[in-house]
Amino acid sequence: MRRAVCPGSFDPITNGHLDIIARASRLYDAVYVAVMINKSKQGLFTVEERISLIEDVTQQYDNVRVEAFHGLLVDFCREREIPAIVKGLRAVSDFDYELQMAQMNNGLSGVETLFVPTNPTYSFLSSSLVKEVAAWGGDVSHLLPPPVLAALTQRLARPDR
Ligand code: COD
Repeated sequence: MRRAVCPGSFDPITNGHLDIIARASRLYDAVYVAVMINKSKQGLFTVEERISLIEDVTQQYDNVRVEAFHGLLVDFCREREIPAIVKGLRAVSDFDYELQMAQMNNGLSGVETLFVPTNPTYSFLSSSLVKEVAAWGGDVSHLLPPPVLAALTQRLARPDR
């Protein structure tokens, strides 16, 4: 069985992430979406909330499963016998750091990283920009799957956030 992982923070998942996951699901038999637990960085959504949103918006892909992870991505891959990491590349600015991570991960365990060019519609899109624009009342409805937009709108309306 050909397995791959799409790792990230997904705080929250955007149409850019979803496009990469959908394309990976057509190339591999099983795609793991790995949501990084970062204890030193408070997200807008908890890891459980992110997982629930990703499960919701990927339910049409039978071969996609969502899991949390902490520690090294190569350990996540080793434990599940995943030989490939699939990453989206938005721009040249992504490339330097992505190349470093790909080479480090390959050196650590032999796992390969495959880069998928972003859909040009989403080349400027990141979770942090979406949160910033939405927090100031900007329209991000074309950048997020509807359940994610609803969750973000609700979260930003909360006075204690
Ligand atoms: N279009 C296409 N792809 C996109 C878009 C977009 N608009 N936005 C994001 N993506 C893709 C990119 O491939 C990106 O890498 C991925 O989605 C995740 O994006 P984010 O922003 O949700 O997540 P990041 O960048 O914070 O995730 C970083 C990782 C969790 C992948 C990384 O830090 C990691 O592997 N950490 C684990 C610890 C580890 O192993 N460290 C050593 C690394 S060598």
